[in-house]
Amino acid sequence: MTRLIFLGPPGAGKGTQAQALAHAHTIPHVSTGDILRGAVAQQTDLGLKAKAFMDEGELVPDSLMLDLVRDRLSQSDVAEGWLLDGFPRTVNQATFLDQVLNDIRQSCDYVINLDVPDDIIVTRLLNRGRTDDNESVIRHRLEVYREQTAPLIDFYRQRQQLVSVNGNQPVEAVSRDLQQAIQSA
Ligand code: B4P
Repeated sequence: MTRLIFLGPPGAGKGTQAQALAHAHTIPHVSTGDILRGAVAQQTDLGLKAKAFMDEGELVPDSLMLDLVRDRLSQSDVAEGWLLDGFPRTVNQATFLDQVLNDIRQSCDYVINLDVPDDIIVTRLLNRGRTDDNESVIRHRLEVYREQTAPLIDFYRQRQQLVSVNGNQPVEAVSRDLQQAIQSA
C-alpha cells in the first residue's frame, strides 16, 4: 500500500513523477491541478470560479479546494493507496488533510519534496506553454510557493515524513532517485 504526497515548487516535476509512480504501483494519481483544469475545460461551477485564480498564478481559495479533496479521498478507488500531487499547498490545507485522513483512518507514508532552482523552473514552464505558463505568472507562482507552500517543508520534516529528491536531473534520474529514496526511507 502506498500513500504519498508530492511537494515542490510549480514545475518541479510533481505531475511528471507522480503519474509515472502511480502507473508503476497501479494506484490513482490525484492531482488537484488536473482536477481544476478538468473543471475549467468543462466550465463547471468550480471551473468558472477557479479559472481567474489559476490564470493569475494565485492559489484557488480553500472554500473551493477542501471539500473537493475530502470527496476525492473518500472514493473507493483510493482506498488501497494514492499519490496526492499539488495538495496540500498551505499549512491550513495540511492541517485539513490530517483531519480527513484521521476521519477515514488512513495516513500518509512519505512526503516527497522535489528540489529545483527557480531559473530552471522558469525555463521548463515557458517550454511547457500552458495558459498559466507566461513569465510574469510563473514568477508570481514562485512567490506564492515561497510564502505559502515552502513552510510545509519544515512542517513535514519535523514529523519525519519528508523525503527530498533532486528534481534538477533528467526525468529518468529523478524517478530512479525517488524509488531509491522511498525504499530506504
Ligand atoms: P499544478 O497542476 O499542481 O502544476 P505545477 O505545480 O505547475 O506543475 P508540476 O510540478 O506538476 O510540474 P510538471 O510535472 O507538469 O498547479 C496549477 C495551478 O492549480 C496552481 O498554480 C493553482 O492555481 C491551482 N492549484 C492546484 N492545486 C491547488 C491547491 N492545493 N490549492 C490551491 N490551488 C491549487 O512539470 C513541468 C514541466 O517540466 C513539464 O513540461 C515537464 O515535462 C517538465 N519536466 C518535468 N520533469 C522534468 C525534468 N526532470 N527535466 C526537465 N523537464 C522536466
